[in-house]
Amino acid sequence: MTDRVLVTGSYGQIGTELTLRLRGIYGDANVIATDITPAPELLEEGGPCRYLDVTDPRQVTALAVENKITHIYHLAAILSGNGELNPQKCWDVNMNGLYNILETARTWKVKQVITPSSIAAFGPDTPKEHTPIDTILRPTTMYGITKVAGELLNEYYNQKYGVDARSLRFPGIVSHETEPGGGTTDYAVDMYVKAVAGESYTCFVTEETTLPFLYMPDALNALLELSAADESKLIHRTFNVTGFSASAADFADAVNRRIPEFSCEFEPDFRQIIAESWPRSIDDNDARREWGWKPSFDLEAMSDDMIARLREKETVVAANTENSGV
Ligand code: AKB
Repeated sequence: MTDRVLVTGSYGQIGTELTLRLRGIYGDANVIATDITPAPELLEEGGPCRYLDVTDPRQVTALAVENKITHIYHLAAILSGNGELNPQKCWDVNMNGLYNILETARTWKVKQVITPSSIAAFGPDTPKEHTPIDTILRPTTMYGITKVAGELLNEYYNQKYGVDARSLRFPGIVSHETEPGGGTTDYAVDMYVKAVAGESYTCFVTEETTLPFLYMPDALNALLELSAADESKLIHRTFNVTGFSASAADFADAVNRRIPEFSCEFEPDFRQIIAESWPRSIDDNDARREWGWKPSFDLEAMSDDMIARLREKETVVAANTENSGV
């Protein structure tokens, strides 16, 4: 039987790039990209794109059954910042969405479900440095609560029903293709985007705020490598993964060294408290031991690549605008 992949939240920061990578692996026709908004140009042409509201169990099951889905990457979620603005919606999308996916996987014998968890699963009582997987999990955000509950739900479906559910605790993700939306770590991406556009930036956390991060190519490798990992070698079902830890000032300096005219101010808002409740660095040794995880990008390598890619994009947009006579 051909492997057929369903991606939820396909048009988001991770989903867009993951869908493109999956099409390259499984074949364009075998990856069903889904979301609740219109498909971006980048994805629309290359393979099937469908509407899917993950909070509707009938839609989830119908889409999975009609398309003979064998693997699900479940990315549809409300992130931490937006979650605090609308906690009820955050619970609904994150918990009922995951429940519907796992129920479909159980009933229709889907081979594997991969879901991102987050450093938001940790809370203010968690040790802040080199935080291991198994530690105090008492988050104070609705997003974090749904992530802890989601990790446990994955484990429950694995132990009780044999669903091969696997999860990664992602730190902040830096990427250039699709901007993040509604997260606490979005400021890292915003700085590069603004700097390349020749604009200044007001950062919504303090200079000292330090968190773990991962560059998108590493994040995609982590998802694909976890999916391919030999199940018999997995001791955990949820893994920490990290690339580097950096303060908001470290990001601003890294941008400044490459774009000296960039200026950044720091005006913390409600997301400061969220950021302060998360670890400054996490320990990903279990992922390294159990399935060979190894990131490639540190802050410097990421900054070089990020700025080069954003500049390439600007050049393409400028050329297209010129050609269309706008
Ligand atoms: C967020 O900031 O909400 C996310 C995350 C760390 O899970 N980027």
